[in-house]
Amino acid sequence: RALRADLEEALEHEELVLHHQPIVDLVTGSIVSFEALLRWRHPRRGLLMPGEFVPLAEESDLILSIGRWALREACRHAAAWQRSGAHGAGVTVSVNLSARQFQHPGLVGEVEAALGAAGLDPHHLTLELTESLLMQDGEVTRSRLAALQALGVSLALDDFGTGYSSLSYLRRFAIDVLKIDRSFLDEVPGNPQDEAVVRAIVDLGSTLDLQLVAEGVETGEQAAALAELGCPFGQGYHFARPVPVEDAMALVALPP
Ligand code: G
Ligand code: G
Ligand code: MN
Ligand code: NA
Repeated sequence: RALRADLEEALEHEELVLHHQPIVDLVTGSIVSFEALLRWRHPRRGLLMPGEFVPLAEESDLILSIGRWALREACRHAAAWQRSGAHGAGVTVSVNLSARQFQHPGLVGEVEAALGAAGLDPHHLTLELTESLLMQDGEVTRSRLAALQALGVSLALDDFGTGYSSLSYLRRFAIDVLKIDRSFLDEVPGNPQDEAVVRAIVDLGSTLDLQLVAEGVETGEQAAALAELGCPFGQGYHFARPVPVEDAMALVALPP
């Protein structure tokens, strides 16, 4: 049986779940956000990662229904964190958007509906976009980004530095957060050139008043070096792997 046929039924069979990976303050170590990452509990193949099924979903409108579900689920989770106590209040959720979702004219209304259904303050939701997504039609892109920001949600540029003409996008579009791609951290600390590149991205971010998140932080040495280079936030296996929502809830219930 083809994976695509299974995927068409995955939502109604409640086989999709969101795992959450913490984004932490590199100075205090406290959790400021979680990135929601899709997982598919396939009845025969076991737990599948997004790389194994998101591209398939993106070939058709399936990504629209899956994306809509993920958005509503993530907002529900974030609303529960807000209610969980002193530390959970303020912890935001970041949701990845595919190009097809972003181009879908219903997106802004669906984001608003997901926030409303969950009772989530829009300031607690960040949408992660990629550079390739921003390469589409300029005017449509610009007005959709503006409409999302008018709702009060934040916009993050994912995998920053791996696409091209990154800088022109930053100038043209109102982005709130840069997520520095993990490929820049491979030799940080240790390689002066790589350190200089990270420092340049940090300076650019500060100049443009953007928040910065370093992705793929795998060691304590990397976390310390990033803090030293002025990067305020990090995400990666050094802090935690993506975990089920119950575990995320337990993390925010801990004292900071
Ligand atoms: O967890 P993992 O590293 O395998 O995730 C890889 C990629 O899968 C993410 O960078 C993201 O692009 C995509 N992805 C994960 N969750 C979602 C989701 O909820 N919606 C969309 N559209 N893409 C997702
Ligand atoms: O949205 P994006 O493609 O950036 O998703 C982040 C992906 O990176 C997730 O699939 C997550 O599982 C993966 N990831 C998160 N932390 C680390 C890390 O420390 N090292 C590596 N190699 N991958 C990570
Ligand atoms: Mn992401
Ligand atoms: Na990324």
